[in-house]
Amino acid sequence: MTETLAAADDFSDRDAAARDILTQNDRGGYTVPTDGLYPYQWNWDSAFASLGFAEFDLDRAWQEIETLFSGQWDNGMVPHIIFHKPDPGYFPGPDVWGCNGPIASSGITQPPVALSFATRLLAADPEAGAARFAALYPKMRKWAEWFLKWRRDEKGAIFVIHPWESGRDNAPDWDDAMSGIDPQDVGYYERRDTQHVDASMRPTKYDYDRYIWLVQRAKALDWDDAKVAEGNPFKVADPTMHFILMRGLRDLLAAGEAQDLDTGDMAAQLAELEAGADALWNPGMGYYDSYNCNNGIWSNALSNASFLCWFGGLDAPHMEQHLARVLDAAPYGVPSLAPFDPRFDAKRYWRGPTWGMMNMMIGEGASERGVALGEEVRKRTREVIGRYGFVEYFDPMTGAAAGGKAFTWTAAVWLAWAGKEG
Ligand code: 9WN
Repeated sequence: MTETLAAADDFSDRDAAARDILTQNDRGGYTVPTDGLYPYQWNWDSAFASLGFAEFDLDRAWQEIETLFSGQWDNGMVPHIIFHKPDPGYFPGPDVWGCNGPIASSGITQPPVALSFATRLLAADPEAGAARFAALYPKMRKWAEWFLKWRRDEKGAIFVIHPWESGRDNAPDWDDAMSGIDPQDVGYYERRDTQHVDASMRPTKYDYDRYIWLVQRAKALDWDDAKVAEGNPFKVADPTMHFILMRGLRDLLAAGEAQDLDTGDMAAQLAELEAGADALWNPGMGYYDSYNCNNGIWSNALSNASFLCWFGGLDAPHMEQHLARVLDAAPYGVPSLAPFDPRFDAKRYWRGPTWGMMNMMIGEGASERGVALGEEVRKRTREVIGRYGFVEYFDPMTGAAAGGKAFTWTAAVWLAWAGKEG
């Protein structure tokens, strides 16, 4: 194990800067991930934003999650993007998705970290939060039930039907399923992301053609859950979704019991998910991994999602040595892919860079389960954000800033976790 980075600098001005970013990215009831590149409300970004706001404005923190749930569909799904106001700066916008939720939105979801974080807002001030939590509770349960009904394979693992659903857009986890898509009828479209950020840090055209093709396919099926799942060439069991949903159900169950709310079948659902986690264990590689549900092929990818097992509530002793290996190889936090994997690309998004919010879930989860390296992950995250700024993600080998600037979740992670010493 390499030692932690050189003695910490004085980062005492960072808290105020982080609060400013949240305030500047506030669009009135919801927060954009960053100005320009992502001009709408994103699902799991908002969950992190709420934790950041909770450090200085708990009312605004609740509002973030309430606004997110205002976009919930009748079937329980909470979309990954909510298009509150049209903005030509992002592609694909509402017309491409063609969805009919209560507010214009995308038709896929994202990891349900909001379930857990709502319980933290409650814990921050139970008296002030009880009524708001109770109002959200049936909606949160309904979202969890939607996952179990429409995103669970026969082995009990939670899968995604689009790379954007996992939130780890171009991770190697999707390569096998993506190679089975022939997007030649996708038609002309114009990307906007590469007008904001250098193309070398973004997914390729190969990826984008398939992202859009998958959206077009589901739109043609009118976003009907059963039809979209049937025969879908993209169905990949995903540790991100599985472990975050597990955590969400556990937190919701505990808070619901404490608040005397109707917890329904949640205890049984949680037990099923715990059992289903075994399906994500890649016995050949000896770590948690994703697999293509259509052919059973493992990704053989030791990713940052592999280390969400602790956040999910598992004791996973074998994962500790893997974490030590990747921290040894990469000094600036947990990389999105192990640097010794030949597919590793230090700058390209989810194929190498380190992400503050993933580090937070990994570090916190590990510390909760008594894994000493959890604190090391926090220190390194503090160091990289403190030195290189509140950017979208970082090169895990050099710490260099990458992606969008003035990023909401990086600021929130600083306030709620990384920047807290002691
Ligand atoms: C597509 C907003 C989102 C994050 C995702 C991240 C990226 C979008 C994009 O940005 O995805 O959803 O256009 O690249 O991969 O995790 O929620 O920050």
